[in-house]
Amino acid sequence: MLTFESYSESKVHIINRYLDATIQRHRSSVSQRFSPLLDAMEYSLQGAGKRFRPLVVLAGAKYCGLNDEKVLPAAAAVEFIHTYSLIHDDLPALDDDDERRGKPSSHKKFGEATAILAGDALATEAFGELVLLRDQEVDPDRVLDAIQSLTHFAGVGGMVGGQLLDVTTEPHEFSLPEVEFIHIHKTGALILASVMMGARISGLAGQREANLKRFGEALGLAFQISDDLLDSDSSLRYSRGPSTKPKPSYRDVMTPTEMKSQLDALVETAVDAIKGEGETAEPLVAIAEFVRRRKN
Ligand code: GRG
Repeated sequence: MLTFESYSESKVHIINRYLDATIQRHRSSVSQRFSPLLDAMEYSLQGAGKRFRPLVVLAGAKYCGLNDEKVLPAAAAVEFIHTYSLIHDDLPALDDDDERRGKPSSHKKFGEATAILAGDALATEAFGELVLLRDQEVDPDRVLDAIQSLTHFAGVGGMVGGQLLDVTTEPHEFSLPEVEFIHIHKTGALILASVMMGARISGLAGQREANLKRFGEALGLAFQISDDLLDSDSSLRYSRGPSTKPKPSYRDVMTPTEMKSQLDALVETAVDAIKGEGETAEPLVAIAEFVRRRKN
């Protein structure tokens, strides 16, 4: 049976090679004076990340009948957005974290100004990556659909909006619906965007698209619950940022046992949505099962 680990082993080098080539492409197309910015972008991209979201893009693309090469720009785009969100999340104004992906966070290594700008550049260039889908002979209307989708899920009504609520919601407002709403947007939205990239690029519609969306919604929320479960050994997670407020977490509204059964239920929902598809859905199923049991 396919596992996330074996899927990742067979695909992650393709993603890493593409990401490296993307940075090199930028290096050769802009003035060398911008190298410090590209160094900071490359540094954060190259940490020990799992490449979960780009792998989800490839898996979702397979479900839609697309090969890896066709969707690599979209895989890079979501990793760019994810990496910028981590750089900005670590800043003193937000979580004030000194480490990320096993090494000093961007602002510790390069200073705050360069870290902010490296995040800004990754966020901006993500959309330039999606435009490159044209070179993979993707219909321009489908390229626009992909751009619109990533804008929606990463922007005001998605990840950034969710992050705002994550930092501004007061502890007395933490309730199950509130925590769920924040997590669906802060973390779930970009994972849903990754699942749906292949659908936007291929023009998938109808019941199969609805099933894929149901998978993506459940996977996105499951990922954040598994993240909160991984945190559950530590006491309340406080932001180190200026507000030093406890961060909204499932741990505020559920016991670890309840969180585990909620995680199981979401993984079941995700798998049930697509399992009738057989072989084309295998990588997506493996990814969902990884989220159920992940330790990193
Ligand atoms: C700053 C606009 C802005 C958004 C930040 C998601 C997020 C929004 C911040 C990260 C905070 C955090 C740790 C959330 C928990 C879920 C999450 C995104 C975990 C990290 O993702 P992984 O496990 O990380 O995929 P790697 O390093 O493997 O890529």
